[in-house]
Amino acid sequence: MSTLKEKFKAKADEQAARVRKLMQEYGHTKIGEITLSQVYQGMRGVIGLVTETSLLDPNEGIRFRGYSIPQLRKQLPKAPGGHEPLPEGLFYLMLLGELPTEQDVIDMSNAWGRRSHVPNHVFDAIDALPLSTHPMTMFTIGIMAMQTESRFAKAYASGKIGKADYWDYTFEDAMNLIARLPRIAAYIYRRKYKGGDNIQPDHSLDWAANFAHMLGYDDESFYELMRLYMTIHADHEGGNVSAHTVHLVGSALSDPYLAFSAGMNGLAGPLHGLANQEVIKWIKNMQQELGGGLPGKEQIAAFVHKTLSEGKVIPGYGHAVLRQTDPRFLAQMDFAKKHLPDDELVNLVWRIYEVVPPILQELGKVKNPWPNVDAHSGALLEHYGLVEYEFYTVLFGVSRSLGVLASLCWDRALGLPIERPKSVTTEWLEQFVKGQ
Ligand code: CMX
Repeated sequence: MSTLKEKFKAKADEQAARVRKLMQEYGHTKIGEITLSQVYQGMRGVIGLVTETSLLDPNEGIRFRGYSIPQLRKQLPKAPGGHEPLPEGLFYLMLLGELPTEQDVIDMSNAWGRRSHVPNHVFDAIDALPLSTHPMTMFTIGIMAMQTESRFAKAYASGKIGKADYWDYTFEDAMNLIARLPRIAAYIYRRKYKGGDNIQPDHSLDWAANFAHMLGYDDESFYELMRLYMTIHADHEGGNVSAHTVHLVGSALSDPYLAFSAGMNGLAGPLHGLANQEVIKWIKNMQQELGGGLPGKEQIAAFVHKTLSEGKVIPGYGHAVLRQTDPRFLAQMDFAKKHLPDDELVNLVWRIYEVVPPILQELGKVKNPWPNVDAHSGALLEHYGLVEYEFYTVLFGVSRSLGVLASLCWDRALGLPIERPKSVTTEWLEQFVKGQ
């Protein structure tokens, strides 16, 4: 029976041949056009990347290797007695392009358990930071401190490897990083919020449940939430800030620790992953201003208008690609209906969902008035007592490692080159349009 790495290599060789054929036969075929506005407006809609792990449809939402979130919730292997997919299975799917068996998922859990040792100097680096440091800063510093362990960097520095070997060391680093991130994230949480009272890992648990355990939440339904959370936040095709950054930095052959840490700095921005903390902050402000509890729709609408009039965005709403309610929002709503239908904060999130879209639509400029993944996640975490919202983006980051590191393995296996798009000046564009 072949190992995961051997299976990946076989798939990668097949895919590389497919890409070579495509390039040879259709390398000059035009697949799009670019307007001047797109150049100024964040390259929206410009196809410029290949990401094999997932594809985002504006109306249907994300599909991982062709499978939608509802399909994955049904078809991926579950923990014994559980109902939510195990993220180990999603990683297997994104890496190999095929659904795993129960045994494949158990093997992945065990492999990550064996690889999960974090050297002490990583904790020392985090300990050197003041407690007031944002958890995302602690997280990226922890990852950077762990770069000493990069097999890719060591092998490259030795001068003994060539381009055909890069995928192998990238694969090793990706597996080790994924295995170790929950330990680093939990350490940050316990240090910042629980007086440094750390909880040792329990490798009899799956990856997400063990993470929940190390955070200090040993409740079967919280384990289920973590399995779902880690699955739905894992990937959102390649153009979003975190995924694109990992790909870009990795394209310079910066090792997976450097590339992933760079991506996490992008995830830490309020228009991207930090939106999950911003949503809860905004809802708490609303509750405080409106006297607590579950405000009525008119009160919510007035608060939304006030936020907009202050020149701010409504966090958790809108998307650069999606044009419908995010299926990741709906998956969380479904989880909440099953596990915590009467939770007040969750009910407030649902009421906000009824109020915000028509208001954003009325503005006339917002392309997507519907909620994204971040609109719901905080309320679920709060329910279980994980109330320290500055930590929420770290959870997103641990999950995001699955998609972006599977993709990085593919980047090196396909031998993708350094990324270097062309930029121009406004003067260049003025001259260009004059010549039209
Ligand atoms: N509230 C208020 N205004 C919004 C808005 C929102 N939620 N979403 C978009 N707009 C505004 C934009 O700020 C922009 O205004 P200006 O023209 O005055 O600058 C206009 O509508 C057009 O923007 P767009 O094309 O609809 O959206 P973009 O592709 O530029 O940006 C996003 C997408 C997500 C950054 C934006 O919708 C936003 O800021 N949302 C709130 C933050 C958020 O929830 N981010 C998380 C996204 C998911 C993730 O990555 O985790």
